[in-house]
Amino acid sequence: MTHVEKSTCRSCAAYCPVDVAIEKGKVVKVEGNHDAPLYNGFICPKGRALTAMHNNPARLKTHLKRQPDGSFAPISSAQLVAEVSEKIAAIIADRGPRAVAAYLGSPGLDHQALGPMMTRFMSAIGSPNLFNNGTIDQPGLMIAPALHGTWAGGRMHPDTLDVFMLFGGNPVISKQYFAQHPGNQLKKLTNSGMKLIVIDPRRTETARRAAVHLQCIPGEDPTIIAGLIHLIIEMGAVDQSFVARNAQGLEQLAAAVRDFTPAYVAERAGIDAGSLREAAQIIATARRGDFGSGTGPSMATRGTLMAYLMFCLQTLRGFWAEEGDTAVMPRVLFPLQQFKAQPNPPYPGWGFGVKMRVRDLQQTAAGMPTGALPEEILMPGEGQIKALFLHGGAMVTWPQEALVKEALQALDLLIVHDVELSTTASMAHYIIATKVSFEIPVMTQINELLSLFHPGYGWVEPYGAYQPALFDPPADFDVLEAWQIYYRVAQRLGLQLEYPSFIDLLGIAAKDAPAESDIPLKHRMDMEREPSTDELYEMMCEGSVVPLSTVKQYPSGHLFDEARQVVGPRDPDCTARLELANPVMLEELADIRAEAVAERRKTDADYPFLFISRRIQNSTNAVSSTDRSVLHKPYNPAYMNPEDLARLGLASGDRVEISSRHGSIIGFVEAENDLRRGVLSMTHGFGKKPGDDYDPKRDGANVNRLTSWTDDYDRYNGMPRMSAIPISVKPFAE
Ligand SMILES: Nc1nc2c(c(=O)[nH]1)N[C@H]1C(S)=C(S)[C@@H](COP(=O)(O)OP(=O)(O)OC[C@H]3O[C@@H](n4cnc5c(=O)[nH]c(N)nc54)[C@H](O)[C@@H]3O)O[C@H]1N2
Ligand SMILES: Nc1nc2c(c(=O)[nH]1)N[C@H]1C(S)=C(S)[C@@H](COP(=O)(O)OP(=O)(O)OC[C@H]3O[C@@H](n4cnc5c(=O)[nH]c(N)nc54)[C@H](O)[C@@H]3O)O[C@H]1N2
Ligand code: SF4
Ligand SMILES: [Mo]
Repeated sequence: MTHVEKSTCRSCAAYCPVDVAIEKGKVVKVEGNHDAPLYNGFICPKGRALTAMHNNPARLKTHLKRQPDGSFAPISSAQLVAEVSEKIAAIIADRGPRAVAAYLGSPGLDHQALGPMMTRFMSAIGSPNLFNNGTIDQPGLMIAPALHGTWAGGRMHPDTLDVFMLFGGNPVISKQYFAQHPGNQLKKLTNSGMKLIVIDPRRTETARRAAVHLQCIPGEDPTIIAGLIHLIIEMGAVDQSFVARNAQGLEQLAAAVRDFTPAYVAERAGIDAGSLREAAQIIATARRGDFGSGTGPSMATRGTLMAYLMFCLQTLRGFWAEEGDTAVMPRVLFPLQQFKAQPNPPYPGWGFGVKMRVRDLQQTAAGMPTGALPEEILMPGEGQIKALFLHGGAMVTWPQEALVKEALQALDLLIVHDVELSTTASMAHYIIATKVSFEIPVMTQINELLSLFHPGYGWVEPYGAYQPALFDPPADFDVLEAWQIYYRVAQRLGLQLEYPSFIDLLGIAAKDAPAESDIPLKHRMDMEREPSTDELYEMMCEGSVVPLSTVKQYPSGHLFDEARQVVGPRDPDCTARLELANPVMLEELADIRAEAVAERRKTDADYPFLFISRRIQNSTNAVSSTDRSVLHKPYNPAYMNPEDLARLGLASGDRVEISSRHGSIIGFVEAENDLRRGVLSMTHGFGKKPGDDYDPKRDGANVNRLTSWTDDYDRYNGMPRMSAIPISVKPFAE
């Protein structure tokens, strides 16, 4: 007999609701849940592939311990916890707590209790070295709000927009922005009059819906935004009353963009000046608008400046929610946030917290710089990192694979969580076998959390969902949930952990919560009796607008009207202002205007092409890198414009050697008409271990052999050049 249970796909942050058909305790089919609001039953191929992923024959059944000869042998949970505890204690005793580091990547989407527990564990041992993927992703979107200030009323509701402008993102594939069935949402919005402006070297699935598509040379986003600001000022389209009340620095900003004339910008960014003017015209005449950016421009260096200028342009047009507007992304599983039509002042983007020993990198508003981590492991001396808890696909997702390998090998203790023996897991001293999605309860809080840092995540409407774990792992498995190692090691070391409540972790409730609320601010975890994941979720949702117990009553998810908020009036005594002229940002902009473009871009006769990042529907980052067969397309083609291919005497399916100044990979090319000439576009997250033979058409290739941590890195957050990388492309002689 088959029965159907409700759950949620966690293979990307879209969190699509699914119907899971189960037969004899096994997943037999996964489909979209048509009863769920907002999604229209949508799922992508990775959602359907959950069936195969749950029945993955390569799945780790037990934890593994590296043996002296390099092979792996099973180890029980109890023994694992005992050995890891002993080693961590010894490292702390010998080298101090900073020697212990942790990295949290996308597996946090599956394991929601992981982030809070890891954070508590790291503070209990006294180590600041907690890194995450934010600093190799879009850190600028977290730092720019600090430099510009934020709008306490939030963004304008998508249904009310005249224009949405997107720099280097592709929601139809990535589901970053318009995450619930993005194709459908964009179609509806553009059909009902919203004009879409897309800036991307590729005519993406999203760009096809655009009123204006600026098919730019990669890495020129700050130039283009400066050009748009120039035009908006020149056209007299600055919302003067909004700016007068809410911002400062217009004159300096105007001076800084004066020389970014349409002719200059068009020439430099390889776009048509008329199209740039057309985009400016749409923005100038729109009454309501919103802007977003994705990974492309962030990775093409200067991501902070790009995001900063984007916020400035948004402020110049007054494109922030007005008093009386329906607030977007109201809290559901977090404590109440009051929306007000007023600015929150800027706050430090860097210059606080922890300084790294390498390259003057430091903690920023985007967290600790992952760009410093490999060197911090390799550099001897006080403060050297000796142990690392790793949740992610570092060997293929971190830049400069060779240095990552060297660093991981240099550790005294590398603990990698995984569901299979991936390229990254195979580097570890201990591999912790973890539960897979449907063995873990799921709730929507994590995306609400992400929306606090990135406007492209979460739900515009007050959506909430929770579903319980559907299965226990098979009886012969000995696996853990990702948070458990932190609790159990703390327990063995006699450490007291704090409660994983977000009220404390983010300090979000304290100022916004109604005065009468008596939310207790400090809690001690019970270190005798291990909580269940569900109990942890209760703790994490403490003080939420909608109690988790209420959300649990709706297995298909629900829009909670009681959570809806309206943007309130400005406080009479509000004097905060949004900053249009952050000196560091304007200085960087001046550098751009002064620099020799070719020198900066670094293309020349030897490296004539630009390599750019992109996502494909069939894979999320490093997920399932050893057994991608479940996803039908186990490789990452090297997409190029057919004219470029012809010029190089290549045809689709040919093997090529792709080289940057840092390394080479073998790829195979596929013609893509939609790509700008002179660029090659390829997805990360693929590839085998260095030294292993690979067939690009079977295994894919690791594009992070082309990157380097020290290539044009952001001077504060350390993010290196990961898109717009100069490369050569040559036929590969077998
Ligand atoms: N060149 C280049 N590099 C990039 C990017 C790029 O565009 N270009 N993108 C960057 C971005 S935006 C990000 S967010 C990072 C993401 O990179 P990471 O932060 O490393 O995260 P993932 O690759 O998503 O991590 C998934 C992997 O973690 C392991 N894993 C650990 N625990 C679990 C678990 O409990 N369950 C499962 N299923 N797997 C687990 C599995 O091996 C899985 O493949 O990559 C970055 N790297
Ligand atoms: N299917 C799928 N979905 C995912 C992921 C995945 O791996 N697969 N990863 C998830 C993660 S971790 C993230 S962070 C999000 C990312 O979400 P997005 O940022 O929307 O991801 P991409 O689809 O890579 O879009 C980046 C776009 O930038 C363009 N681009 C590259 N260089 C430049 C440049 O210099 N300037 C401009 N303007 N554009 C440029 C590329 O052509 C590409 O279309 O997606 C998430 N969703
Ligand atoms: S878009 Fe695909 S991978 Fe992402 S949550 Fe939905 S079904 Fe899963
Ligand atoms: Mo990401």
